[in-house]
Amino acid sequence: MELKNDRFLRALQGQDVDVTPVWMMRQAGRYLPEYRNTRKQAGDFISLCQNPQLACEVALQPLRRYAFDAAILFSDILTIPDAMGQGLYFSEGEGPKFKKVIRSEQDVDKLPDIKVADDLSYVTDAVSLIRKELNGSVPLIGFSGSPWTLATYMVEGRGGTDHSHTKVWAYLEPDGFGKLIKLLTDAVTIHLLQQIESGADVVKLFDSWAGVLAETQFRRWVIEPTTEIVRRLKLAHPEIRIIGFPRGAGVLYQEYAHATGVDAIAIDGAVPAAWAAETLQRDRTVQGNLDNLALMTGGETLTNETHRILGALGGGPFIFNLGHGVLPKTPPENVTRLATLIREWKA
Ligand code: 1CP
Repeated sequence: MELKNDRFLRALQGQDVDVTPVWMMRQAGRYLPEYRNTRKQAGDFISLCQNPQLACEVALQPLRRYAFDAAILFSDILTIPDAMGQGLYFSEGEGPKFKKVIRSEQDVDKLPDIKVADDLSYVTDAVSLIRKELNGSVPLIGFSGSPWTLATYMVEGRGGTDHSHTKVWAYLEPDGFGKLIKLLTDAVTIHLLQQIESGADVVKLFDSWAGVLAETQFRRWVIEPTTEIVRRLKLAHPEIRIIGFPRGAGVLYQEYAHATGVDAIAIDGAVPAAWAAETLQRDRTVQGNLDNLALMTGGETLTNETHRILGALGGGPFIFNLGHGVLPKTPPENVTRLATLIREWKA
């Protein structure tokens, strides 16, 4: 389909754009009153994810308010572990939890055979619906968690830990832990292929906990599985554009970008913009990396930080985003202000 606004895709392909494209992680979320209303209508967050009509509605909400250049599927990375029978639930104020944990090779062997097509059909249904409703206005981003990050949730059984169970298991029994990573690599690949086949124009791999690994472990559990996923996606769909986000990878961002072959590298808020311009942006598109607290703070902080990032990265292939998701207490008018700052900026 011919897109009315293809800035985001052009930037991903390293082509010239009239102004820097922008979208934001968690652009659909609790900072928007209309999101909170729709979530209430669904009952809770998981029911919202599992209802394609309502998931589509919340994915479109930020685009009605802001001149964003891309939509993102409304779902969660934890749908895959949930489909593997781990029993995902959210306890108020504490984030995601699982009824079951995986801590040994025997636990991996007992995992039910996940049938991604059936078990996650609510996700692909949401992709088709959003794509239809967008009606060619802006491209749609599909996504998945990366195997390492999904494994941390499955092993720890919850968010907000130091990941020590996962890291120690990976050190002591790399073959057993590797079985879990292999299982997840297959599930993530299939899930992303189905999102692409349902209408996602671009896919993003969220490796939110990549930054907790020593370099040897980063190569084995982040770079290797990601390289395999990218290879399989490109084999089936040579034209698909892939964004990789190994959050917190530091100087290893460079090795990740080269080794995995992602088209764009998303950087967190701690990466110096000038360093990213000199290294990562030399041979691919960079996406990032405004501190989500600078967006929440607003005022001069927001202006100065936005200009600093645009000044360093705005001349090359670049997509403006945050370093991590929008925080619930962010005033929606700060997002309007950010979009204006980007539109008015000249290299
Ligand atoms: O309504 C609510 O209270 C739920 C808040 C919420 C939302 C809006 C969660 C729970 N997930 C989401 C949606 C979501 N999650 C999207 C939707 C699209 C968009 O960006 O607009 C995406 C892409 C995600 C991805 C996701 N989920 C990640 C990767 C990105 C990141 O934040 O690092 C992770 C780690 C998750 C797990 C998760 N789901 C929800 C929360 C609060 C968390 C983080 C838990 C933790 O800190 O460990």
